[in-house]
Amino acid sequence: MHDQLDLLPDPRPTAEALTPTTWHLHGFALPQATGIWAAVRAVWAAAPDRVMVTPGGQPMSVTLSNCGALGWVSDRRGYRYDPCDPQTGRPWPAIPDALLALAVAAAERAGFAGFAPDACLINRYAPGARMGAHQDRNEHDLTAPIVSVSLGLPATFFFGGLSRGGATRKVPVVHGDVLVWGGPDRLRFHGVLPVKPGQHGLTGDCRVNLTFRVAE
Ligand code: MD6
Ligand code: FE
Repeated sequence: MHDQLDLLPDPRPTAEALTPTTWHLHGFALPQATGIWAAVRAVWAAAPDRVMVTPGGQPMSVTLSNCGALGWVSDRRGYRYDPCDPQTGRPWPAIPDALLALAVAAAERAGFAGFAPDACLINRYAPGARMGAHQDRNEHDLTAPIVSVSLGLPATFFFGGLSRGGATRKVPVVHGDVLVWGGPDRLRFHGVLPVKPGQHGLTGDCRVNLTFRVAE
């Protein structure tokens, strides 16, 4: 019965090289999406999703949590990685196996074999939430890539150059997509445009992004 359908090519490329070291892996997380979502909710149960403030004192529009040996935190003192959740005083929960396996496999698909992330930031975007253009430069080892997993509502990710301003490349990301960037692209400016309102079957009225890094 399915023989005919199986012969139809998927109109989307599975792995799209935006540059030789920046990959858009379309739907890469889809086969594991249910387990990944369960893992995210387990992390939130141990380390609740919360608002953080920027060093300037403004509340961020995304809410966030972390898992892994190190968690990304922001407060009046700046951005940094911290082994403990400032809200509970306890270590962040470990990266669930399902999340770690996904990140390692995505990195390998993009040419970064042996990726061993120690930090996974979980950002939750309610409608209107955004991430301004920035570089990820709080990590010690800039040879490791960044792996970014999109769940739930669609969004537009943008990549700029190595200095602020200038042209950006907009990358529409949907549920299950994974972006991997590293090598000479590791310090590119990037961000996320405001998320539009909507409903998603798994996440409801939000986008959730998982960002895996080697922080230490
Ligand atoms: C995203 N987040 O949430 C992308 N980078 O889709 C980031 O690029 C990011 O949330 C550095 C620090 C915090 C972040
Ligand atoms: Fe970033």
